[in-house]
Amino acid sequence: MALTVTEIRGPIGIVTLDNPARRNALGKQLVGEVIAALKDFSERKLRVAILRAAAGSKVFSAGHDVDELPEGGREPLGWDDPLRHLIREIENFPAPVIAMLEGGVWGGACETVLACDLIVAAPEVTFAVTPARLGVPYNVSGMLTFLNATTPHIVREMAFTAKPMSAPRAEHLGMINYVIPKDELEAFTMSLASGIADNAPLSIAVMKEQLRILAGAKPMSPQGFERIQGLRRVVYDSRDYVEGIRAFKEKRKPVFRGE
Ligand code: LCV
Repeated sequence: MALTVTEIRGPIGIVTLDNPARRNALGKQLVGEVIAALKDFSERKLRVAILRAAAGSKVFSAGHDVDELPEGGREPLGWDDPLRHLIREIENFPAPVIAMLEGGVWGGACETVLACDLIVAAPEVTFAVTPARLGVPYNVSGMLTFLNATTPHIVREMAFTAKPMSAPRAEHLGMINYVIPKDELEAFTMSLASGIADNAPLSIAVMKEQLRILAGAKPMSPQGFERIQGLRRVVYDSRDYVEGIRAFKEKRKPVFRGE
């Protein structure tokens, strides 16, 4: 059974996350369908892609599918993780990707949305960066996505508190482009997309790629990278990591002991 719905309206492709039973968790199948849709849009040379959840969704996406995370002793967010593939596909898609949001945006879905080129959200939308809730050591390129979307203090606040941030505050901070009433959201987003689609696609594609390369051009020494990977291993080898995942699955509050 498909977990997404794909639609093409002229030069605009729309992918709708539609797995409400698991709150659109970013599991291998759902991510695979989104990636396949983006590849199809690229082959058709569509000029804008819109990523959304089904109308009226209370949750845009609950983030990484926790049941697909390793239960310790292994890199949880490695290069080949579906979430990492999704982020790269959005960043490499040769046209703007607009996130049109209703409902809560959690964990890896936050990064997915922030990797999009423009973000339009209903006022009720919230954004929660959740690694600290689960005991997960988020990965380097993921943290860079957050750092490119806002200031270090705001990234620290979201990462350390794991508390949802409202869409109006996110807009005030410049993290998202627009907050639009839910009943006007689709029309507004389609109008925004149509305006972009009327502009020169080659110029837009090269500016998007320039911005991607410049955003990733952060110096990090091999020693610095190795130190981070060593620190992350300590976390995903920890008892806290196992406790975080187990507590989620057992639907109880985790008890983290710092070991
Ligand atoms: C699998 C789920 C999920 C889910 N995976 O509905 O950023 S990191 O590092 O943390 C990264 C590793 C990451 O993204 O991890 C995931 C972070 N996400 C979260 O912490 C959000 C977890 N979900 C929730 O807090 C709630 O589900 C929300 C608030 C999103 C929705 O609450 P609601 O009461 O509407 P339920 O919690 O009852 O969830 C409905 C079903 O979806 C499953 C959940 O286990 C439940 O399944 P069952 O019906 O089988 O019990 N589900 C929800 N989120 N991330 N499965």
